[in-house]
Amino acid sequence: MSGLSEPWDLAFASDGALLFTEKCRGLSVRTPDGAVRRLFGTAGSALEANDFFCQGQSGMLGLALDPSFEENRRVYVYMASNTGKAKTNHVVRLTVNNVYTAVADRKDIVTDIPFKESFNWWGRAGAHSGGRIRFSPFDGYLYVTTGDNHNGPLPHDLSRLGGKILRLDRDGNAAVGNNTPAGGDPRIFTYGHRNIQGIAFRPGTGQPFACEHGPGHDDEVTPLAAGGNGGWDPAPTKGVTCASDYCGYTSNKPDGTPTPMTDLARFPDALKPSWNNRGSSEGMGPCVFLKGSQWKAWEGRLAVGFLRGARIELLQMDADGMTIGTATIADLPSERMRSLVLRPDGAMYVAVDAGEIWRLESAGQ
Ligand SMILES: [Ca+2]
Repeated sequence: MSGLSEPWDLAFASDGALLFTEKCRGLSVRTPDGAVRRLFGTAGSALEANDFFCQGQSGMLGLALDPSFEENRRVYVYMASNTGKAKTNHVVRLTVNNVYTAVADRKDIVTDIPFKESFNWWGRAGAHSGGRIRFSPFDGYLYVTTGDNHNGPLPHDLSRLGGKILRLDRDGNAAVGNNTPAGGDPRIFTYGHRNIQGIAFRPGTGQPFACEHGPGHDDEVTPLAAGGNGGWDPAPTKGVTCASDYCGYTSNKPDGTPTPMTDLARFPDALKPSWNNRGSSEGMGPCVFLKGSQWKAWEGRLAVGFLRGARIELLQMDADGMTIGTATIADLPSERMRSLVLRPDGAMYVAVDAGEIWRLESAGQ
């Protein structure tokens, strides 16, 4: 597909329909006959959302189909919402009819994911909203990635949902087994994150992996465990001053070293990354594990998309999920890679900011 407006995420139904989001328009569908219809969002959609807005990095972002979509027709999106009280990010559940012409039963199952309301020293409103949502095929729960909003204390504030991964049932309630630290919001699965726009589940083990955008250094891929601390804490420590109280691009320590993506000195039990970008950040975005024999030697590798880096990297992991080899998919156009999704038959679809969706079918020779 081409001519789209900042496509952000996509999902396939078993009838071949391709649902996709565009950041500032909303949710649409391409049916197998090639027709495209707008389902949910701005004016002209089958169901309009007056509270939906698009600002900075925020808008209509992640998309997931219910694991029982064929029976219940439920679709979930992550979107910026302005109800008049405050701007926040929501996870919204909808139902779509069998012929993709009508949308109903809107239910906002999460309404309190923080949104960056205004400009600060580090950038515009709407920054660092996270936004990927995926059902685990292993435990059936919905995983939601959020962002730190350029807000220093947020990733370690266990009463708020920014800089976290949430793990929820299909009504938005806390999943069983989140192991959230005592006193924290029980929807929190992991905390201490910066801005996660990729989450994937490893075939075989089911372990979730986060793909996380670094601040100028160290994009990270991290195997996750319930209750884990990602080790990102951009709040100033004692004796340190940072503009807008956010040390994400400078140092949160008196010694002046850059705020680490995983601060093992302060948090020795933090989740250890499988791979990082060796001191640079190229804007790590989406990720998905390749599955299916057409991928040949690439089967089981984690495909990771980059925004500024404009490429897809393939990570080969050992049994513990640590990266032991990398390769770049050759001969792709240099575009900002925004979404990576496998169709049920194993083909990989790639959404790029320039407005296209690509299909990659196999590893070739
Ligand atoms: Ca980390």
